[in-house]
Amino acid sequence: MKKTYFIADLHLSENRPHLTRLFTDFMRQKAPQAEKLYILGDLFDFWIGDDERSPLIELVRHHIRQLTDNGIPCYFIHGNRDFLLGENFARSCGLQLLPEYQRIDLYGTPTLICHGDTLCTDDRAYQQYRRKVHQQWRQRLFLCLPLKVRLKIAQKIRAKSQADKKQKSEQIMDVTPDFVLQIFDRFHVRQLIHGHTHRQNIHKIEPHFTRIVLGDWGETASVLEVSAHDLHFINEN
Ligand code: LP5
Ligand code: MN
Repeated sequence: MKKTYFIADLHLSENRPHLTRLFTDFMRQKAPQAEKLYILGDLFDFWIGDDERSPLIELVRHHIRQLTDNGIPCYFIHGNRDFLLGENFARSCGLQLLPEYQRIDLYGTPTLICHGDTLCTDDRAYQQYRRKVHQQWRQRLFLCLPLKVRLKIAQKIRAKSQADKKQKSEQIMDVTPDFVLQIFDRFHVRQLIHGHTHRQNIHKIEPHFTRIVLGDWGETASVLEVSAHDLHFINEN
């Protein structure tokens, strides 16, 4: 039976080899059974430019390349950690970059997909920061800096973000319900799939909307498997 997989928030890094193992297992065993794979952001813990080289990046590139070479399209929406992942990396492994909101036909159900950070509109400090780092001139300038300097800046932002998050309530860091309703309306869909908040769940929103939240990867993977008849999570370790 045809199926489509959705994953997000793997936060792959050299420091967490267990996650890399979960990812490579998934790419070897599960992903080849799919007709499409959607990666909805934060595949990497952070991304500071397509010119960075590391064994982890090469491994990920290799696994995506294998999939796309076998005729399985692989799509990517940027997360808040890897919004700088660019066309060079994408081209090198056949990954197709999508805009921040993408409407797809999921076995007859119009569905909107996104990373999820843009849905957390009550997190004003984050949204303000996001607008800044998404400015093209800032990104161009950042990408001109030596890799070592970029790494230092990324670590500074991570540290500041971690400190700030301690002061934020769980509610502020979740999606804003009213905004989600506006999004259903704006894109004429009744189904939304996103990651970012890490709270794997399928929310039925009255009267007829569904919001599916992908989980982050940790002890186990979090994979959403969708076919024409079924939709469920797989959490393998
Ligand atoms: O990532 P997560 O889930 O822990 O937290 C997010 C929000 N934080 C972020 C920041 C990322 O973690 C760090 C990404 C590194 C990117 C590297 C490339 C940098 C390129 C720059 C190009 C111009 O996204 C967090 C949310 C949380 O999700 C829940 O939604 O709350 O947001 C914050 O915590 C943001 C803070 O509130 C504001 C941060 C201001 C940072 C200012 C940096 C100052 C240092 C500059 C040094 C030169
Ligand atoms: Mn995220």
